[in-house]
Amino acid sequence: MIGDRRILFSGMQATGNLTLGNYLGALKNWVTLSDEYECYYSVVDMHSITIRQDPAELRKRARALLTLYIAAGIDPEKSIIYYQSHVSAHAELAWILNCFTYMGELNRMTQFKDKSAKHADNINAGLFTYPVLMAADILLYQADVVPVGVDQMQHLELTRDLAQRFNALYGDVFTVPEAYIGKVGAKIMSLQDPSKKMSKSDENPNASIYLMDDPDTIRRKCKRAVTDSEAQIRYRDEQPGVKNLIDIYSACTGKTPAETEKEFEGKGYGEFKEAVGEAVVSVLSPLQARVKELEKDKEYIDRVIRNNAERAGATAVKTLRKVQKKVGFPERPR
Ligand code: ATP
Ligand code: LTN
Repeated sequence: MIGDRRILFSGMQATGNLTLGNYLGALKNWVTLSDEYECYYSVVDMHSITIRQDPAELRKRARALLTLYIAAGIDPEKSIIYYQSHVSAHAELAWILNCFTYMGELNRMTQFKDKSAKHADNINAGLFTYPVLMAADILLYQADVVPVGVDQMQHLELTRDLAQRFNALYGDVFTVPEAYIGKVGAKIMSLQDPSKKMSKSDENPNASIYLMDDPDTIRRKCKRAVTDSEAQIRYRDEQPGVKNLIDIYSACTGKTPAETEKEFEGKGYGEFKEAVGEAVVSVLSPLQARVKELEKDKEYIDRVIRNNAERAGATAVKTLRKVQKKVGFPERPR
């Protein structure tokens, strides 16, 4: 708690180009939540190097992601937007928590299994302890809530277990965080295979709408989206392609799926897909314009990076010092 406001922490990796799924499922909710909570939104660049990265590319993407947070409407004067690598307490707490995490717990993590299958030539220790660094991110700021996708629930459970384990040994040190799963746009599916989620690492570029796609590309991708031969615009599981387009349209226009169904009753897929394309363009075009505007103001972004890393660091170090004392590290002479 800060004053009467609860604390929220979340982060995103700067790997790949962000998709409409990332925006509707995460970023858009972050903006809304920032009115209600004391928010920390991190660009988790330390997590990114668990997979081999091109250094110049990583730096560029990290900055683009931080800029996007601001462009999406998160106010860096209120919320804290920062690079994880600029606050060294993350690494320090992660080390300590590593010593309280069992191999068996990490062995069960499905993301580790998936990622090591995908990158069989680089199954490094960082990939294995990735969830411990994530726990450190969250616990450093005594976060009450953590908005994440369902795929991250297992990591959040581990975070809670670690917090409780530590508290049981040393007294109340950490707040035990809760997951926050958004309702709107919770899972946007691939436009080419609606049984898969829309993902920034999809090999088929037509499967995902990227946040920086130009209007014609967006319209074309929507037009080519896989549907079915039912010829009716209904929100039901039997029509996953159509259902997904209804979700996208509803999330972009603020309408409910039922209202969208009604709006397009008796209309054809062609007309509907065009409307979906326009709805996406009307959300992404202003976002892209704000990104371009912000990119011009290098000093402003630099200032945000510097100030917010300081603000985050000041909070993080308080928790870290408490933890260091609890585990028995020598005091620092003043
Ligand atoms: P990758 O494809 O590389 O696994 P990703 O696109 O799934 O990446 P993450 O970095 O894992 O992206 O997720 C960032 C945030 O975006 C998370 O909160 C996640 O739940 C959300 N998110 C990702 N894809 C979708 C989607 N298709 N629909 C809704 N939310 C999504
Ligand atoms: N693992 C998350 C990103 C992430 C995160 C966090 C999310 C790293 N640290 C702390 C919430 C809280 C992902 O891949 N989406």
